[in-house]
Amino acid sequence: MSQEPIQYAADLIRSARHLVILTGAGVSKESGVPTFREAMDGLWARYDPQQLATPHAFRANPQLVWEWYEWRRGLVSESMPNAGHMALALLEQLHPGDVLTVTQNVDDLHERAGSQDIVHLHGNIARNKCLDNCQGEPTLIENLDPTDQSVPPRCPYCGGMVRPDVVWFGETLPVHAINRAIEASQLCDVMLVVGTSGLVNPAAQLPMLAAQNGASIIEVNPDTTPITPLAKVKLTGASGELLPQVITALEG
Ligand code: BV8
Ligand code: ZN
Repeated sequence: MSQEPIQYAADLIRSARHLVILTGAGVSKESGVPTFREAMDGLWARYDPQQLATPHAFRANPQLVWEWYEWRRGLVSESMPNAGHMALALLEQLHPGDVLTVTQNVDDLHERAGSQDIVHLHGNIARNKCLDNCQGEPTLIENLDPTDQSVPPRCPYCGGMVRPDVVWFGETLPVHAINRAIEASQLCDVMLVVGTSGLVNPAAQLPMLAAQNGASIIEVNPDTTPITPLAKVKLTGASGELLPQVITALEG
């Protein structure tokens, strides 16, 4: 990619007082975690993620949905943060202004790369909770009973089903997470949007919100998305390749 857009992106980031980084599944793709649109290969090819990641699917077929998440948790635990995650963590350290990473991803790769200030809009695939939140919202379950053979496992408090602590389609996002993301999007002067198709709401509204408040949008994505028209700079390609180049231009 020509250095010009990279340099332009670096200059915008350098001048930002409030930087928001918004990430989607694309930032984890080079770590071997399939993006949501392609999270179904092999065994799962016959299911549509938007049909499986729903309360209805879980109640209709709890074992299938639980095993899908166990499969995905396995992928995440075997994966490592890639150069894109590392660059974003370095950006947070280097940048004199405040930097908030808002992610739609349910993996912990930003944390493992060293990013500190992270908002998870859609929860965390490694965490479990009681389906009925019997002890309050959310009833997190840290340790499953190793002798419990049921699939899905049973809640130790009420005996009901355990589910992943993620936000399913049709469910509302954690209030503190979406509120913090909205506030930061309204306040930021630069939003770096990495690896999202911009199709899932309300997360997809955040770049619009930022642009409406005068922020410069930088998009990193090999494809064109509904966010692309909003971008002052479009870095077309893989985040694992492009983000380290932005860091190099920043330090230059
Ligand atoms: C809500 C957790 C309201 C689970 C996720 C009809 C019926 C029901 C709901 C709706 C409906 N119509 C609209 C809705 C709302 C719905 C929605 O937006 N649906 C869309 C799809 C039409 N949203 C919701 O339901 C949300 N809740 O609205 O509640 C409400 C109000 C009142 C009362 C009740 C409810 C909840 C949405 C959260 C869903 N949960 N995840 C799990 O993971 O299992 S979303 C899930 O999909 C992911 O977390 C992720 O956020 C999303 C996929 O999006 P992306 O991250 O962008 O990933 P994607 O694969 O799409 O794109 C990857 C991109 O990366 C691509 O652009 C690609 O080009 C790029 N890329 C590829 N390689 C690279 C790369 N980029 C950089 N580098 C690379 N190497
Ligand atoms: Zn319970």
